[in-house]
Amino acid sequence: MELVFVGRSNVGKSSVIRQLTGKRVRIGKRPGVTRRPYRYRCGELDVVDMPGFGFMAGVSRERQEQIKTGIVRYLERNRKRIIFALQVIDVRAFSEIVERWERRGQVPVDVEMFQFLRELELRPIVVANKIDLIYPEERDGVLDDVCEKLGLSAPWRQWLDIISQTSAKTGEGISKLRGLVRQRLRELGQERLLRYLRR
Ligand SMILES: Nc1nc2c(ncn2[C@@H]2O[C@H](COP(=O)(O)OP(=O)(O)OP(=O)(O)O)[C@@H](O)[C@H]2O)c(=O)[nH]1
Ligand SMILES: [Mg+2]
Repeated sequence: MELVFVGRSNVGKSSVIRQLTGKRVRIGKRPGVTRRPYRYRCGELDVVDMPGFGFMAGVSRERQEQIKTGIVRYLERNRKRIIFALQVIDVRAFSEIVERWERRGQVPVDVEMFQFLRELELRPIVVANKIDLIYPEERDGVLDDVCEKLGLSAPWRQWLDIISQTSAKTGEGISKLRGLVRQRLRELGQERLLRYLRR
């Protein structure tokens, strides 16, 4: 059984996995570091780090599409093994990117991915990462905005079982996220896997 991490490139997927599992995960300064699904074995639980989707400097549009298709295929093919998904976003960049797409009349990739995960009943947890880059007094507003863009109504605090703010850099929010992951595993009848996660 596995947990799958998806998200735009460079949002901190690998960093969050490193925080949660304590595994030596490859992290990079440049986007596009994770090129294929990486599987980290934690006993009977696998944590899968997917390549980042969306725009990346120096990566062709064609290749970007291939990456996205690859992720969608992976999720469909492995649906039965996947307990649930975690979609990581960069809270600081998220709203601006989504608005840019909406202005062009297109569905933003993040929103599309979130809907797709829900359709597959992968019950995605949104990991609002890089929260350290937002002033504390602005965080509620930013998270309300994230929720609305994802089609969840504000205030964001009514979705504490779906969205979690983290900083993989400072470690802030990581233990809350871990609590959420554990709770979700319990709800889905996977409590035997709890012992493979770091406390
Ligand atoms: N300020 C800040 N930087 C972070 C945080 N999390 C990750 N980073 C930085 O963001 C960059 C990308 O992190 P990765 O974990 O490699 O991101 P990724 O989503 O796995 O990227 P790809 O594999 O390219 O899709 C690195 O420079 C990290 O150090 C965070 O919470 N706050
Ligand atoms: Mg990565």
